[in-house]
Amino acid sequence: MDPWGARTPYAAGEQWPERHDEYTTEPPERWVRSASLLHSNGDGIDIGVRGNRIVGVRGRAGDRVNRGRLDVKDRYGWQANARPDRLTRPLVRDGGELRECGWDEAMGRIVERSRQLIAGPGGWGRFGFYTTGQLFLEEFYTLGVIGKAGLGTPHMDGNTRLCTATSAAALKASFGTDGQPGSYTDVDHCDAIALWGHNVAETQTVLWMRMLDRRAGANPPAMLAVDPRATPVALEADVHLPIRPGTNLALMNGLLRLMLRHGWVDKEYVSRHTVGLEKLEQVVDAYPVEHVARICDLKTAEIERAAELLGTAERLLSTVLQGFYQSHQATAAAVAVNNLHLLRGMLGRPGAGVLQMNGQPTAQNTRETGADGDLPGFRNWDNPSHVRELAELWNVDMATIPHWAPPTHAMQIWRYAEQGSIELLWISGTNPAVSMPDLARIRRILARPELFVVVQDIFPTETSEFADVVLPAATWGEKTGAFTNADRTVHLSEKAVDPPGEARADLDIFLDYAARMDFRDRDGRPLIHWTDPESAYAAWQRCSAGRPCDYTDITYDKLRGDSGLQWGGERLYTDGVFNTRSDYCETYGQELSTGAERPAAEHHGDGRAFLLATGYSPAPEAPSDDFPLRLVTGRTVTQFHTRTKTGRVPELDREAPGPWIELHPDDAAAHGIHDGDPVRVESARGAIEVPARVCGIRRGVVFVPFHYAAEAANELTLTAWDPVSKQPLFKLCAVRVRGKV
Ligand SMILES: Nc1nc2c(c(=O)[nH]1)N[C@H]1C(S)=C(S)[C@@H](COP(=O)(O)OP(=O)(O)OC[C@H]3O[C@@H](n4cnc5c(=O)[nH]c(N)nc54)[C@H](O)[C@@H]3O)O[C@H]1N2
Ligand SMILES: Nc1nc2c(c(=O)[nH]1)N[C@H]1C(S)=C(S)[C@@H](COP(=O)(O)OP(=O)(O)OC[C@H]3O[C@@H](n4cnc5c(=O)[nH]c(N)nc54)[C@H](O)[C@@H]3O)O[C@H]1N2
Ligand SMILES: [Mo]
Repeated sequence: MDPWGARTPYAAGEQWPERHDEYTTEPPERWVRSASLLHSNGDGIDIGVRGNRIVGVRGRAGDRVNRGRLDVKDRYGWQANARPDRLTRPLVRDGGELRECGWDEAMGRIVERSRQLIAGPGGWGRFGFYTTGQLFLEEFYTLGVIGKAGLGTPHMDGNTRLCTATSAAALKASFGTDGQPGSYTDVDHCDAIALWGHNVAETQTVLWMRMLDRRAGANPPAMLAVDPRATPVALEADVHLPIRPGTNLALMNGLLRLMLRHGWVDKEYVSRHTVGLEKLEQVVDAYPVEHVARICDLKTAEIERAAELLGTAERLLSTVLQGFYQSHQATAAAVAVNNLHLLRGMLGRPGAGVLQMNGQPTAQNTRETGADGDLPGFRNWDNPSHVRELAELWNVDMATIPHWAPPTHAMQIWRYAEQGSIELLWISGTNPAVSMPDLARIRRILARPELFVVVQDIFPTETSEFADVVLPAATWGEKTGAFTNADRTVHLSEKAVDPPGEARADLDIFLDYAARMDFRDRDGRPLIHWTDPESAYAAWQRCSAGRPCDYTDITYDKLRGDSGLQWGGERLYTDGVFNTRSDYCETYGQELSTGAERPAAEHHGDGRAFLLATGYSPAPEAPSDDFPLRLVTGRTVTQFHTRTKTGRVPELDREAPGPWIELHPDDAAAHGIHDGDPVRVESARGAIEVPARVCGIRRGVVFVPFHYAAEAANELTLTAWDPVSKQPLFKLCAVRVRGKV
């Protein structure tokens, strides 16, 4: 299977040519507007419909994101919607067994338990919500209001904590608020692309097509890849740094030092638009290239070549993803990429941009609307006037809205559930029994009899097996809503067909809960006064007004045009004025090495960006005699996450039906392992058995894809997270391997 298709080369400054991708199993009677769902690229897609069935998809040629192209998972993945094992009725647990029931009974149980908890000691503190980056904007906003103004609990987060919490944290730290500075059109203009821990070829295939098309045209951009594996991106790049896992920050500090030493600095930009240069210079001065080469196990010449590529580019585009976000010192390393762009004045003009990428299709909305615990509209929990704005908008007491401490992050929510202070855990659109680190622990928590577990999903999953109530959801193609991609492009996805059986849109489930709980505002009116996607969207538009992610002008009507629309315009910060003003910013900042929150009094933001730096420290779980290898985990092009969709579609499943382990030939030989042999992989927490793939990975490093529930990579991973973003370290644990005797 060729996931990238035919090249349509183009030169710098030209518009990316259209390509008309389409896949149908029967001729559609009509096409319904939507966008891609199995990654964060936000490709404009039409759903082909016949009767009440989805029969195919096509890329929308007029869309700014994909210009007609389809990702391979989108091409086939829709077929999962119609699989016969969809959840079609609610389930409740009786006498240890799950049995089917009606909505009244299922919701009744949740409401009864909720009321008991509210009346008892602990109140709102007993509730935890663990949601996703895959529902729609309207659903997240509604859930956020239920949590913050209905129940008043700070214990709400998304699996976005596992995914792009570091993107948000790095953007807030450098620029004042979340929100992507760059644009995909920067690919059309740049003369260099740096991919920091981002296997874009396999994870945002359409964005990669755009990069490859520039590389195939006149004046192609140079390319740098930083990844311990020989990924398709690394093979294409002009410079590949096969970095030792967990040492990104040391590399970044070394590269920043080289920018300063060589004078690859836009002095005017730095002095007008940034603060913190002196401290940055002090920190990075301790990273001469020989020192960095030792820490990262790279050659000095390679690092110098990378620095030259970065330092001499006139239009530099960077993308950052999980090789940074899920590794050691995640936020500090991602912030260092922002520093690089600030030093070089590489922001806010065509071709000069940073994409602190997202992963899930709607992760941006989880963060914007507050379903990740943050206050909606990128408001600052520590700024009383931001909290007051929300109290007025929702017409509730300021004291109801949790703002006495930062919101509870997902890893802490799970810890509270483990310790017993959280007694109701409502899981929507995520499958933690496969995707969380250290699965033996997660199963223990989910199995605690005191914990009331609600699972809202479209299929039975490894997680729903532990549920007390299972709620069957409608999904993409069966419900209407908006969502926003990694470069701030908003799309509308409209209902194409009816959901199976009694399955309901997630929005309707949350609205039903709010109605049954009878949440009221200060004047006794219903707190949640919207009733459908469009009225929910209108409520969100009001909430976002005046904030960086202002949706006021992006109406459903306008979203029905040819292309998705970006909030904030094509690029942010075109005038070099950042969102750091103390009365406007989303955070007063955190200390980069410890995560300690800075008090308001110490924040002096005035529209200039912050250059923030800290030193490298070794990662927590270093290889030892017992566990001598470093395990990194990640993705493969045809599978999505825990495979509830891609595993049910033959065209995708057969491409990668089971897990494997990638080993360097020397490591394989040292253990007497040949390609295809079964390998037992053990960490301090668990063990799996998977076949070997001997290939181009760093010596001493092994890779296992995390998609598979059986022999899951997360049996091995550890519970540890970045101190600033609280994102878990999925890409770093010590293991040993054994060939079968
Ligand atoms: N096919 C497919 N596409 C997807 C998804 C999917 O499941 N399948 N999921 C979507 C989601 S939610 C996300 S978050 C994105 C993730 O997209 P990516 O971040 O591109 O994917 P990963 O494979 O998790 O990790 C990227 C790379 O990080 C490298 N890496 C590991 N450790 C280090 C390190 O210490 N330093 C550096 N520099 N690199 C390191 C790995 O070798 C890996 O190649 O993909 C999205 N797109
Ligand atoms: N070891 C390791 N672990 C990782 C990662 C890694 O790189 N390595 N990556 C992490 C990252 S970046 C991510 S994003 C997570 C992903 O991890 P998860 O979010 O747990 O994975 P998914 O399989 O996407 O789970 C989504 C669930 O939502 C259901 N669903 C789909 N559509 C709908 C809908 O419309 N409504 C509802 N209610 N449910 C729906 C699906 O059936 C599925 O069960 O995994 C993380 N875990
Ligand atoms: Mo993700």
